[in-house]
Formats: sequence, C-alpha cells, structure tokens
Amino acid sequence: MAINYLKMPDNKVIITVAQTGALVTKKMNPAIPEQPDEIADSAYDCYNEGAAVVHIHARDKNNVNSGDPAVFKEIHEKIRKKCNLILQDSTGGGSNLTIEQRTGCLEAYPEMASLNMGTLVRTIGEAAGTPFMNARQDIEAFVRRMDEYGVKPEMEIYNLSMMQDVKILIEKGLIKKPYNVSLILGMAYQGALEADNMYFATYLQYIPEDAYFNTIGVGRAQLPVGMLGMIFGGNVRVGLEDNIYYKRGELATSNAQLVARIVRIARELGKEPCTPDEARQFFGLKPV
Ligand code: KMH
Ligand code: ZN
Repeated sequence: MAINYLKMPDNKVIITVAQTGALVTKKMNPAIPEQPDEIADSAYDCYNEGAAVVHIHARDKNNVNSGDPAVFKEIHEKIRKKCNLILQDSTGGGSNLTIEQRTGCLEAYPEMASLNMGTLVRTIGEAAGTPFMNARQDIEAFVRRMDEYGVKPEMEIYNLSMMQDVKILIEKGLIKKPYNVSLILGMAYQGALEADNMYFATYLQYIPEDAYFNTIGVGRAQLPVGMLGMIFGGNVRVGLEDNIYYKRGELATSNAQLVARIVRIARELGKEPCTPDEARQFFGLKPV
C-alpha cells in the first residue's frame, strides 16, 4: 500500500506543546499550568525552546475544565502579549462539559482547534466508564462551527476507524486542504490503540493525500512515538497533557523541559523546529 501523506521537508518539524489537558492536575504534577497567567508563562518558555503551536485547555477559577470563551480569550491575549505561537484550542474539553460547551472556545477565535474523530470510553479517573462522545453528527457540527469562525481543525485519530471519518469529512467537502491529522497512540481509553510501533506504521498507510500528520504518544510512549513521527516526515506534540514524566519514576519539571528534549532530538536528526510563522505557511494560516 502506498503512502500518500504530505511529508514535512527533511530539515523541518513543527512542535506542538499540549500543556494542561483535561485529565491531569497539579496533584499529579505540580508543574501543570492551569490558570491563564501560568498557561501564558509556560507557553512562552515553550516558544523559546522551539514550540510553534500551543494546544490549549481552559480551567475555571477552581481549576475545573471550562469551555468559557472569556477564559480562552484571556489565555489567548496573555500568550499574544509574549509571542506569536499558533493558538490551537481544545474542543475535547473535559467530561464535565456538554458538546455545546466544548465549542465555546471557538468564540475566542483560535487559529486552530482539535477535532476528535470518534467516540471513546474513559478508563481512568473519576470519569471512568463514561463515554467521550464524538458521534459523526457531532463531528460534522463541530467542523461546520469551526468553519464559521475560520478555525483550522486538527483531526485527532485514536484508532484506525477514525481515519474513515476523516475521509467522510473530506468527501463531503467539509474541511480545507492541507488537512492535518494527529495520530494518537497509548491513550488510556477503551477504543484507543495502544502504543505499538506496528500500529503506527499502519496509521501511516491510511493518512489521506494532502494531509500533514502530527504524532501524539501518550505517557511513556511520548518520546519513542514522537521520534518515529519525525523519522517518517511528520510533526510532533509533547507536553504534560499527554505525559507527566520526564522518564520512568521522574516527573517532568515543566512543559518547556519536554519541548527542549524533543528539539534536541530533532536537531540530532537534522531537523530545525519551525517558527510559528513557518508552521503557519505549511498549514495555510495567515501570519501573525
Ligand atoms: N489528550 C490527547 C491525546 C482534545 O483536547 O481535543 C487528545 C486531545 C484531545 O488533546
Ligand atoms: Zn487536549
């Protein structure tokens, strides 16, 4: 089977940092930024280490997951005062949020937003056993709303069947080229593929034409899966949302520490991290 996706040039990689997430808390790792000032300060540190995109989750004053556009707006403004990172908001939200609340962030006009491409069931934490709903109708509603706000989706794929939903969006003309898919391995959800290198190889064969890919390894898979992604011409996401450890038994001290490590490895592979404006060119976004 042929590989059709858009490869990054050999000497370039786009690094995304996912700093906060919906499932991790300061109790698990005190370095997780939750409030807008913390998120902006940490984002700036990650920018200085080579990140081009920041994937954003918002929390309310009690650190509960929030879809409030005002909080997202505050985060955007605080990051923008410091640097021109690409702002990518999460529409995954958190298990306390309704589908409607999960698109609240779009009213804050991010440049990109995550688009989860299928339903999973949570297996850990208080929400274990509850579905993370992303029915096909919901996905289409999300993507239409993103289009209204001029927001570029990054399609999050947790298993191979979700690639079929990517194809459906393309066939229906609901997303614009170049597409961007995130290949996720190792997420602790029922319905998500574990971090097996051969699953990664299989994913690659089904990425559609005109799509770049991002690589998201969760937990201890963050580093090896990210390296595989770079080797196969993709981009990489790191950060405490997906992995709170630096190595076995040792918590990461910051998001920037995880960015710095993947940038070191990228450079060893002959790849320079894209600046935010370089990354915008690949994704067809306007410069900031
Ligand atoms: N936690 C990631 C593996 C979202 O926020 O929309 C997927 C994610 C989903 O970041
Ligand atoms: Zn997220």
